[in-house]
Amino acid sequence: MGETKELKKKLTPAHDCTTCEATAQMIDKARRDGVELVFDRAATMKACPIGADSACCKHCSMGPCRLNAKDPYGKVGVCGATIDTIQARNFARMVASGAAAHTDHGMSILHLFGEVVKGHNKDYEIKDTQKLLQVAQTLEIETDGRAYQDIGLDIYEELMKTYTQVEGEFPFAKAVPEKTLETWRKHNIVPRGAMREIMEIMHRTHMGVDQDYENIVNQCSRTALSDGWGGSMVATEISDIMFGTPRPVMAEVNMGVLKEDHVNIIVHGHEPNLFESIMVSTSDATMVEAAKAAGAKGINLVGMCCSGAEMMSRHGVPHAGNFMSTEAVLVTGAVDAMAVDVQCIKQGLGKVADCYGTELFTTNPRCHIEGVKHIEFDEDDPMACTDEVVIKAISRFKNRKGDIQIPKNKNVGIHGFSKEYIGYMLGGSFRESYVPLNENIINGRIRGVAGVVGCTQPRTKQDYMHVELVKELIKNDVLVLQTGCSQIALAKAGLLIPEAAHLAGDGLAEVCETVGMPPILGLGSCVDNSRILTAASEMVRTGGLGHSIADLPAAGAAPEWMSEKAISIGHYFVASGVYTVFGTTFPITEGTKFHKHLFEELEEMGLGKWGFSNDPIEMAHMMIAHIDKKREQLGINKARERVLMDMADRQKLDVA
Ligand code: NFS
Ligand code: SF4
Repeated sequence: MGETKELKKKLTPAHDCTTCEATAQMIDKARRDGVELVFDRAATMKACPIGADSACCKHCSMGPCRLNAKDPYGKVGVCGATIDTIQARNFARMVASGAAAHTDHGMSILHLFGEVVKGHNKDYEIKDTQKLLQVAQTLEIETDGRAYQDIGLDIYEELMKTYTQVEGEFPFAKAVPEKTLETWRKHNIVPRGAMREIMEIMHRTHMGVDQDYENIVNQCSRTALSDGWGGSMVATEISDIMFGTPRPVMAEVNMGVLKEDHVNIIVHGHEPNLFESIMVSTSDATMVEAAKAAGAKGINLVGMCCSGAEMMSRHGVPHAGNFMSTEAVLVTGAVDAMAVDVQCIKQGLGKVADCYGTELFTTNPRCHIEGVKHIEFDEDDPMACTDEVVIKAISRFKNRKGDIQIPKNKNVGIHGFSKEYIGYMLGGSFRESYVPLNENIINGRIRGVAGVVGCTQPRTKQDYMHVELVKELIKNDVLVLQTGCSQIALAKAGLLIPEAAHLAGDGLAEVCETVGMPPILGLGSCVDNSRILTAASEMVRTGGLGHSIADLPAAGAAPEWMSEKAISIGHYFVASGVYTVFGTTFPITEGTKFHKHLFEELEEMGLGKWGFSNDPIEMAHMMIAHIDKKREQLGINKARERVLMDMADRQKLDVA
């Protein structure tokens, strides 16, 4: 009893945990039900301050060694490692782990594609032949007069080098703008193959190997690039070929998408193949009949996190919420089954699912959870797994116990933009062209472009920074591209609609109204951040905005990041030439040489640089100042002043 009181005292009020009304309601309900969620665990877990500053090392058993962030050069590790070495090594291992997650995912998708083009797997197919030809062209693979399957086979073999190649430049180096690639070559950071780069990081960060932070950061860049332009880009391009390149679709987001009178099934994770198959299972006539026989009106399939974002983009499948809501959604009692695959799957889900009787299943051999039932998903027999999940969900529906409380909140938005579609949308439906986008940037109606991406997490109020940051950016005429949990945050705030243009500055609003597009474009999952890279490359190639990605009036942000994947993404944006600002926390000791290197010197090398702020408005203005600096360097800042002058004049006339 005393303990409960103690716990209560420490708990953060639900509305301070999140700006998401549905999640707040479920936090309160969980507390009434005596169920602990991630928010409560965060409140009772004080973050280790030394770890938060990345001032500790446990790479060998002469340690663990703890340095003092207040006096970073006052002490070294037992082996003599300095604060800069220790931080750089810790950072490098985060990059390696994040890159490994994306590249392993990409490699599985590519493996599946290989089975399809070799004719071994008939459950999947080449759906988007145009994308197939496009990728072949980028890779300089002959397409004239050849069967799609043959072209596919060549693509498969070529792209496998993304992972396995040990010497030379990786395949998608061919997609990188010339000058950006030149900069990489100069610093010797063009990736060879992802496995090689990740292995080398693990080697170099072993005790007693690389002890020069600048040299370590170089390998971070090479590894992160093998994720962004490698593992992740392959995942996106091959998923598009097999499942279709997204086009804008309307989709509903937030817990209100659950239906009390339906069998509710949530898929949460990162791999599209599980989700694609469960879509087939849930629409199967016998399954629907079985659900009806159990007293349900039908089967309601819903996504969460990144594969959810991907399916929403491709098929308009409703989405129940982002990372901070995956436990909370179970508190509704309405989720009959949740199937997870890999990444961002909290172990805490197991307990919460138990409390509410949700059938929770792991499906991927890489991700089991102690005490949670595992039904392995086998690409050669995908329905075996997904049918079983649906059957288990139906029987749970039939035996539902306890009260069901579904928050009413849901918002409809437009999702499913892609690099290709942005071109069609602005360039006209027959010819993909980035000329109008570039022109509107040059004439100043659009001030610049920002990518706002990444996680949500309990050390900051869920969704708050994402929403405030993006609002401030569009208000200042910055077009925003989104992925992952950040996109879901804005969708829940109801801003992924063309009408959000009324929150945009006059210039951006004018472009949005002319084209009929929202000022915030959702591109899909975190792996789809590679779409931002290809869009940026297209902007460079189209002309008028400099010769490398570093020249573009663009910036990136992940204000509520938490995962090592986010660090890898952040660093591949930085290495690609983008100023990238993170919020909430950053694993670094300020005032060190390593800090200066990441936050200043990388830019002097012709790459991008890191930034940090905990205030979304300040973060927006750091990004805008950078965009303005780039406009100045491009000599297009004057055009913007003229546009704004015209607007003011016009408004004056309107008043008169
Ligand atoms: Ni990205 Fe997707 Fe979300 Fe963060 Fe996790 S779901 S891969 S890592 S939390 S955005
Ligand atoms: Fe300490 Fe050096 Fe061992 Fe790290 S590698 S734990 S700093 S002795």
